[in-house]
Amino acid sequence: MDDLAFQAWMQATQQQTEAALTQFLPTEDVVPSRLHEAMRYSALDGGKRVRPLLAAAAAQLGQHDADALARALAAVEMIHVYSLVHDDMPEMDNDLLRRGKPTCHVAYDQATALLVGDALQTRAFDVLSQADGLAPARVLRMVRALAVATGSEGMAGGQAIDLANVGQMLTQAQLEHMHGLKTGALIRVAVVLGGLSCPELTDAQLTQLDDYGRYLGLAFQVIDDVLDVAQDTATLGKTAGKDEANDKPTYVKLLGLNEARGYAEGLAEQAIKALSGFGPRAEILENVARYVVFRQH
Ligand code: GRG
Repeated sequence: MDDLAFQAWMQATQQQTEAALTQFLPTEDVVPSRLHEAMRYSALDGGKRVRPLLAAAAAQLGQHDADALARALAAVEMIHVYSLVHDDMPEMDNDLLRRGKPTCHVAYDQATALLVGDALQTRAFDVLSQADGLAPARVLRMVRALAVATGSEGMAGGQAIDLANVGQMLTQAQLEHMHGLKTGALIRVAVVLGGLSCPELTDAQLTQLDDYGRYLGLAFQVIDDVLDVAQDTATLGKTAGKDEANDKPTYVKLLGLNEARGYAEGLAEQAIKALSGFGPRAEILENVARYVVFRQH
């Protein structure tokens, strides 16, 4: 697949994600309409949609169920948006800008932002649980995988460790543990959900996908740290330089800018190697891995 074909695939998948979110989120004409409006404001028309891209790319490895995949794209992005909305609140990262527009609590209010996160989270499981084209046991596995990745032993736990570590210098192992949960767990489960949407993929194959997701989740975070230093606010669509301002431990602090970039590229190569058993069918996942480390925002 050449670069042009991959760009076209990405664009089509981003549009598919937008369509799934548009369909599966409650509309403003349903009461409580302000809450539903704020959920749509936060989730629609923005972001790179990296987690849905990963799920869709993994689904190309088999004969995926189209409805289950559409639900997985929407569910994983709803969880991600919930985390962004809560993370931006004054009690956490206290930010005013997200995806190039005012954060949810600024555009609405703090109580609404709390509820937007809560409601997006539960909506994600509601949407995923209705993937009726797959065997119920497979759907249950998807729901549980997403729940574990999101909770206190996944993303929320990673956020708790992050908040506890402000101002401290962490070792690389500690940094990796924290990010493996905070950012990595959702990226990892996005890949696995794509695999689970293919009924014929075996547990051994799902483990290979999980390995890919583990390496790539880390690579994603290393580049997030790099971009926070190397990129401007307008390009990022969120405030640049936040890690330094908040005295956060980062890969750039630990390794330096160029070393951190090199480390991320190495991790992406390891992710790609984990897919060797799939042969040429893994081409799109390979392209997504390169996109993650060479992205500009
Ligand atoms: C509040 C429970 C809770 C968790 C928050 C993921 C997270 C944990 C917070 C987000 C804060 C943040 C900036 C984390 C660093 C990496 C990251 C997840 C960045 C945002 O993801 P992108 O770059 O954003 O995929 P878009 O907008 O493109 O979707």
